[in-house]
Amino acid sequence: MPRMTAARAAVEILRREGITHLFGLPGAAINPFYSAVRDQGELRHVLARHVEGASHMAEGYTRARAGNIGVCVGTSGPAGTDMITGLYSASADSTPILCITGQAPVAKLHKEDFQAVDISSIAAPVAKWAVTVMEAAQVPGTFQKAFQLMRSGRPGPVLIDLPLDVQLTEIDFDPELYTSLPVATPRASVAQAEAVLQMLAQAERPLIVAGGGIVNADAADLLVEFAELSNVPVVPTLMGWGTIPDDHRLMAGMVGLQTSHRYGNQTMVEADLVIGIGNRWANRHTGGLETYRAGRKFVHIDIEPTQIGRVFAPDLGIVSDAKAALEVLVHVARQQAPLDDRSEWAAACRDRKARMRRRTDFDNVPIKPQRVYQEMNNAFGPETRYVSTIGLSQIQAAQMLHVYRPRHWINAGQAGPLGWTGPAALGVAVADPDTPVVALSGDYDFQFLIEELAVGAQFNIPYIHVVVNNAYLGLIRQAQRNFDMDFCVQLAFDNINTPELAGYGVDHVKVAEGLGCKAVRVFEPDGIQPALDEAKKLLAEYRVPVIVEVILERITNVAMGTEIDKVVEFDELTDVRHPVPTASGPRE
Ligand SMILES: Cc1ncc(C[n+]2csc(CCOP(=O)(O)OP(=O)(O)O)c2C)c(N)n1
Ligand SMILES: [Mg+2]
Repeated sequence: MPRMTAARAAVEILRREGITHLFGLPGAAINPFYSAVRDQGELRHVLARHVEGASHMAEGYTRARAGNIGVCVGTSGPAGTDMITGLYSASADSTPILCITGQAPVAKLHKEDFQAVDISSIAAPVAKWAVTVMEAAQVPGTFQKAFQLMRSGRPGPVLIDLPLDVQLTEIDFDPELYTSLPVATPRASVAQAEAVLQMLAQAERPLIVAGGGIVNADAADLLVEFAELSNVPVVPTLMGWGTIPDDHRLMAGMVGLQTSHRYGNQTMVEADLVIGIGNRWANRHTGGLETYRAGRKFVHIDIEPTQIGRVFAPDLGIVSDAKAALEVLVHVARQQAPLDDRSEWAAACRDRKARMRRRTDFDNVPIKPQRVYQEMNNAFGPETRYVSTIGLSQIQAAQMLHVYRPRHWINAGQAGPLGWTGPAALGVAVADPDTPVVALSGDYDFQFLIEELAVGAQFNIPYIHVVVNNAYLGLIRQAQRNFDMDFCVQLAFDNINTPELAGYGVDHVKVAEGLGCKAVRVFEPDGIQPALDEAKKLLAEYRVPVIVEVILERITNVAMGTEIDKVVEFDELTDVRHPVPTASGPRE
């Protein structure tokens, strides 16, 4: 039996589980693992500038492709605590990432040793499993089980904490004999699918709510097939956006308090049956449950049994992987074909989509943010992968951008940690270097973890980062209107080095250039398209992140509300058919 350090065994297992990249940074307590990575020689390492950045890179890497698992690595103590935010956002968004930390030697764990912190206890609430491995011989089994857990049921992150002496201990391990453990997938039965179709037959105005579980199950094609077979309109959630193309005749818009369409909310209000697949009835999707549920029946299909009934009791709950459920739904729908004619309802949803729009073609100076999303729709094709986190920027982008494919809107949906966008975009670009990646940040989101731009410059990880600068914590400023205040949310100051910024504070262009990236700044709406074109050229020439900073008007209130039928609009609407230059019409 080959003998090797437990750290080397861990590296061998990573390779056999399909891992090709690590995102991390070394420290004394994880050096044995790094030594094994160097000796083994096949894993590519991306050196983050902040360990939280490494954790979000791992998330982006996972989310770019079905089957990917991002791995982030750090030393003991503060490295692990820095990655807690990544574990939280990964678990909140059902994203498997593996977080590996170094630890003080086993015998020192109770002695307040240097940088010894009980990271597995700290991580436990935000991981599917968090474990400090106390016996070197358990290292292979721990990694084997970690991969099984990350892939089983509702996917999520795992933390493995490796004491220094455990990493260094030699064990008997033969990588050639290693096998992955089987992953159990719950599957809807034919009887369950027949029950759904029976409810469908009794409904007049049904909808499918398509959640991120469909993305995780890689089942977008099946979703579209089922929607087309049954002629039922689809409302993607923010996590499921892209599972049906925006211009598909059955894409009925998004529903919610913020990241939603006027037509999507109106369609939900009129529906009498909602079939949720791989979704979690997020509160910013549902708003008040009384409004959301009034007068309609619900089916909830989810892979995690305890998700059924968590937010409200559905009329029918089915525990199933989204792909397995859609397979059997398609099968039963084909057997029962032709299904009832739903063309009138589907046409009514399409009509709302054509009419109930928000205006984007403003030409104000300073620029209104709506215009930015119009220009982005014109500049970036359906192959673009968008990455964003939180803020007015993200909310309005979700209202106005167009997404046509699964995994092309990659967003920290539940946790929304500021700073996620940049490192996540780097992870996405590492996972899929051949597809254009466009990140979108507000100025504050951009300033968090801004140092990770240097990672993109050092390792030539090109992506375009659109920064919409209102010199405000815009979303919080808008929320503070309820308190009649504008307090501690202003990012504006006179930058003594850059007077042309006229009080907008941080010179993002200089910072980005200082970190080895390229950057352009725009003050006028007609400058946006040329700037995006210039960014594409710079990206092709230099293969580094390229920042496009758009100086916005400082105060824009963005459509949102507390109930899906009470979203407050602040800017002009266009209740006419063809006025919006980038309206995504139904695809015939
Ligand atoms: C770590 C963290 N702290 C605080 C918040 C709350 N928060 C949400 S959006 C936001 C302001 C974002 O400002 P910016 O990125 O400039 O976007 P804008 O809303 O101005 O478009 C804040 C502070 C958060 N999401 N994450
Ligand atoms: Mg801002």
